[in-house]
Amino acid sequence: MKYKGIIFDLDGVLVHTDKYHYLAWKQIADRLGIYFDEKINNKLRGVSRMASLEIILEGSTKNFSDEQKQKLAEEKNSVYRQYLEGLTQRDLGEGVLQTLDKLKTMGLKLAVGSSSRNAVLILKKTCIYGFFDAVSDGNNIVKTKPDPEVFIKAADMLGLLCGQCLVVEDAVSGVLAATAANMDCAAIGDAAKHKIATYNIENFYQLVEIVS
Ligand code: B16
Ligand code: MG
Repeated sequence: MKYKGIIFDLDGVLVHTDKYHYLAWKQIADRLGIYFDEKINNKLRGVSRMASLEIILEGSTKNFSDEQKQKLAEEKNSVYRQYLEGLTQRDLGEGVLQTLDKLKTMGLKLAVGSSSRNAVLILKKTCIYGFFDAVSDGNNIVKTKPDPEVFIKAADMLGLLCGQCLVVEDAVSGVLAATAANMDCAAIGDAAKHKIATYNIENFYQLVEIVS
C-alpha cells in the first residue's frame, strides 16, 4: 500500500462542526459590531481559537487587551460547546463511518490531527473515538496550522515516518501544514477548491482508491 497511516483533520473533515464554529464566532462578531461572513470564516479553518480571534479582530478599529481577548475566546468556546451538546453520529460527514471501517480493515493506522482543544469530546460524542490509534490535537501543540507540528506529532504517536502518512484536510492552512511536514495530502471541501494538495477529492469514499 502507498501509505501506512492516515491522519485526519477533525473539524470540516470527519465532523460537520465547522458550522458551529461559524455560528459561535458570528455571535461574538455581531455583538462587537465586526463584519463577519463565510469568506472570512474560511480563513479560520484549522487555525487555533486565539489565532482565529485575532483574524476576526482585524475587522475592528478598537484595541483589545490580552485579558479582553482571553474573555472573548472563552465566551466563543462556551457558545460553541453548547452547540456540541447536541452532537451525534448524524453530524459525521457522508461516508465517514464506512470509510474509517474499511481503512482499518485494510490495516492502516489512523490518527486525528486537529487544532481543536475539544477534539476528544467531539470524537466521543460522534462515537468514532475507537477508530483512532492516536489523537494529536490543540492540547499537545504549541504552534497552530500551517505549522506542521500537529501532524508531525500524530505520525510520531503512530510510530510512523512523515513520508508514510497521508493527511486529509479541509483547510488551506492544513494543506500547507501537511506539505511542510513532508506528507501527501488529500484536500476535501474548501481546501479542494484551491488545488494545492496532492489529491483533491469530492467525497470520503475516494480515500480507499487513493491508498490502495
Ligand atoms: P477549538 P481542525 C480547528 O479544528 C477548527 O477548524 C478551527 O476553526 C478552530 O478554531 C480550531 O480547531 C480550534 O478549535 O476552539 O475547539 O479549540 O479543523 O484543526 O480539526
Ligand atoms: Mg478542519
